[in-house]
Amino acid sequence: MRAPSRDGTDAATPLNLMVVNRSTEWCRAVMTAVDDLDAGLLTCGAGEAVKRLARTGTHYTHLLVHERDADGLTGALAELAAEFANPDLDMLLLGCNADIACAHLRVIEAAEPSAVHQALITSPARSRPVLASDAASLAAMLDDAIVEVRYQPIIRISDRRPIGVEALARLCHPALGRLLPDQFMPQIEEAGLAAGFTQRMISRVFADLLGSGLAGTGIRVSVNFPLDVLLCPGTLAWLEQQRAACGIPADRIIVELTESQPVHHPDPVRRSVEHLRALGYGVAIDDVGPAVPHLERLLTLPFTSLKLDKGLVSQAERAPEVLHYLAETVRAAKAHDLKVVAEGVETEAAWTHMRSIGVDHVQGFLAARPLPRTAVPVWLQAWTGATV
Ligand code: G
Ligand code: MN
Repeated sequence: MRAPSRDGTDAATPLNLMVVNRSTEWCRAVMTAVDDLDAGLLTCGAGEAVKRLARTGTHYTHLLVHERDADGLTGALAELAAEFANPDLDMLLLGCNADIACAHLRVIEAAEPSAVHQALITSPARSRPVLASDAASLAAMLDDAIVEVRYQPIIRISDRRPIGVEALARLCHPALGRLLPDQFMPQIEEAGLAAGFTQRMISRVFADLLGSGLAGTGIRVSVNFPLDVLLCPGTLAWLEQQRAACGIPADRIIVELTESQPVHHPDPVRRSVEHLRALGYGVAIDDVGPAVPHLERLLTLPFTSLKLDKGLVSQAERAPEVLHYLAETVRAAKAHDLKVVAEGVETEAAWTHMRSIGVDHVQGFLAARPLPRTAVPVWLQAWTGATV
């Protein structure tokens, strides 16, 4: 029998469940609940669940977690589940847990097939919030929000070694829920609030670099700077002061200049890039594509790497003219001694294409989604154990 529709429409969505549970009682309840549903079901340990969800592969519609059996990874799994959107991944906690309060989590309180069945056939609507655009409301919204950081691994193609992570922002707001950067960064930049936001991000990143999860790895961390933030001497001085106070070597930090504000005057940018380089930081040009004005001129600045835009990388498999553009851009970057990173690598074919045009590093769902800090060591162990 087919699964009933989860959203009330006629199209039935096949259910595919990942279950982290060792309790016989819950096992029985889940098995009985899916008996008359057309559902795939995988039961595995929490580490295996992190490993599977971190990369592209089978899509799961539901993640069912019995916290006692999750080896302390319930929070990491909840954060990872929140990364899935269209198609979403619903996480259900088996049994009550007061400690984990997360908007997208639901709890099935009793180990009864009818309760599990009901939870599986109803799916909560996830809203896509719209932000106010005036600076005062945005500043108030930011005050109420928690800034979270996800770390997306960057892998060297030649030996498949993870060499770094990019710190990616997520906002958690009590009323608006969870927001991705493209849902709030344009408004924050427009309102002139990007410098303060970047400082909040960096404070979190430095704390994470010193804490468990990232401390022992020695990998580099990339952080995003919009143009006006890169051009602000006060922010650069603050960055350096914080870095020194934390004792983090400058060569572990890469500042990425994002593409949101085009560079029309390279000279002030040159001063900032030279300043960061003199202190030992890496500096990258981010999101490179045909829309970036005067790329040739930008390449004469002392950047250390260039990142190819993820939208272009995903098109390269099907569009020879896009692959040609990327190959030319790689050639130009190499002529200036820059390392090239391809973002948005979701398939083996994209990886192969990027290797064929001389890209050095890749980032994307094929290797790993943006991961919560606590999932990074689990992912690292799985990746290096399996492929190096
Ligand atoms: O291009 P930019 O750096 O702004 O994009 C960052 C966002 O892209 C992150 O928030 C992350 O969730 C998303 N992302 C990262 N890797 C991939 C990928 O391989 N595919 C897609 N579709 N999105 C990705
Ligand atoms: Mn970036």
